[in-house]
Amino acid sequence: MSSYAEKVLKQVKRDNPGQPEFHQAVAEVLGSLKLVVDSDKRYEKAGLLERLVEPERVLMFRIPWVDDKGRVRINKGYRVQFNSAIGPYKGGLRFHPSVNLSVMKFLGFEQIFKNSLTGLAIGGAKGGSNFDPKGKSDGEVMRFCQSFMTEMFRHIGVDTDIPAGDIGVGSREIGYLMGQYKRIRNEYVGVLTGKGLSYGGSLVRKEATGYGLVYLSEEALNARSDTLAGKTVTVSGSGNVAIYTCEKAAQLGAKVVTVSDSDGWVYDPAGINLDVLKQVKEEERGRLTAYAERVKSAEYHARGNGSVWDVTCDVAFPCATQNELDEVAAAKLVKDGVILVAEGANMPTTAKGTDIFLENSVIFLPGKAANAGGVATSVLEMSQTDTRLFWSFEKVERKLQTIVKHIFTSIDDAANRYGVRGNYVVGSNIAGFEKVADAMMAEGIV
Ligand code: NDP
Ligand code: 2IT
Repeated sequence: MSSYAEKVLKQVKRDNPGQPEFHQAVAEVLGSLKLVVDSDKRYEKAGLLERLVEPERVLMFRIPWVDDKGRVRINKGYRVQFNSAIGPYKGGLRFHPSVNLSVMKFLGFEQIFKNSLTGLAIGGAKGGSNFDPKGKSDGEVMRFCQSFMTEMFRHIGVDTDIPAGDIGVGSREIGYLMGQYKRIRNEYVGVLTGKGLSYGGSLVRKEATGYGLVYLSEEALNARSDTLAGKTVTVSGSGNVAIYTCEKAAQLGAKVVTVSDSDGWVYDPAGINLDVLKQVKEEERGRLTAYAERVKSAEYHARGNGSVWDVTCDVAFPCATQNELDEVAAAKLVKDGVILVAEGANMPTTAKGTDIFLENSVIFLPGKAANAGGVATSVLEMSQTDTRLFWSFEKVERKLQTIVKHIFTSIDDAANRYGVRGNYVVGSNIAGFEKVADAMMAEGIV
């Protein structure tokens, strides 16, 4: 008997040529969903998987802007509104030269299940541009963001689609995007999250992805009567997610010994100095060479000279970008005795790398569960912007912790129900799918 999930995967590969990241994300999810959909003919009859893998809408647009020398520049803009079965589209915007349709679609697809796992009413989307904010002046970034919003405003809205940040889109970019939206629409609404605290933002949103990643890891360790305290931790990346992963891990008593950026990586056996890291990355928008110059205990390795995964650790948190941890790195981590790997980034581990962790009983927490604290806190921000009533840091953090506990229970329970105890890849895919599938069945063929 041929498998429904396998048939749909074949169609996805045939009908979406040249989109390897999208194929990879779909292959992983459908590989898990086989357990659910192949034995229940109602799904195939409703064309559920065929609808699930096809975005409801893909917007692609031109973003013209003028640089500081007066030259006209053109970038590509995207918003993939993937699935709105359980709520309005929600997901970040990425500004990075590597952005293309395949990357946008893989991220939008992942976001469907991640958003469902939060237990909140949000559909999945992603957007962005191949614009590179690095080396651009504030004025250039502002004009680019204004041009981006001048097209995107007509496709988004508080009850339609609520974008946020991702790689290359932080508080500066969200501010410029919000300013332009407000100006065009003449209304102040929470159409973006990740806003500054002076104009409708939420405490803890900045920290939320990294904190959520560490909380979920602590839950998974606690379930095995273990804890993060005393563990040696390696982190990749040094952006928003990486910084607040380092912060919470250190608060819980772990020692974080690495961070990286696209030029190189740092090994700091004394434990990453967060004040210096924040100063270099958040204030100066500098490179990690500046960290190594200021912190005597740090060793700097330029790109091409090994990677953070060469450092022996108990826990690894990949927090930079997709496919940054391959099977060679995974095998090395396993050999060195890694206990837990949790994905702060979206799909940072390759398919083969993931298999190695699962085969070797490493606790592996996939991005759609592990980094969901960011988008969950975006929903907490939406509530506050809408009511114009703002909550304390402690209140938002408590709500985030409750959501993360719920995520752990759901993915652990789904893995147990389907007979793959401790396999959080399958657990996350199935637990994320169930609510979306229910809604799609109930809403008819749309
Ligand atoms: P930032 O832009 O703040 O930081 C990205 C970091 O990763 C930087 O250190 C960057 O180095 C490095 N990096 C990015 N792309 C590459 C690349 N191609 N090669 C090497 N290094 C790279 O982004 P975030 O911290 O927000 O995002 C990091 C990851 O977390 C992404 O996968 C994102 O999708 C995911 N994520 C983010 C959430 C959020 O709320 N921000 C929520 C959930 C997931 P450099 O500066 O040199 O480019
Ligand atoms: O990948 C992600 O979940 C994000 N970049 C955050 C999305 C959001 O809407 O807060």
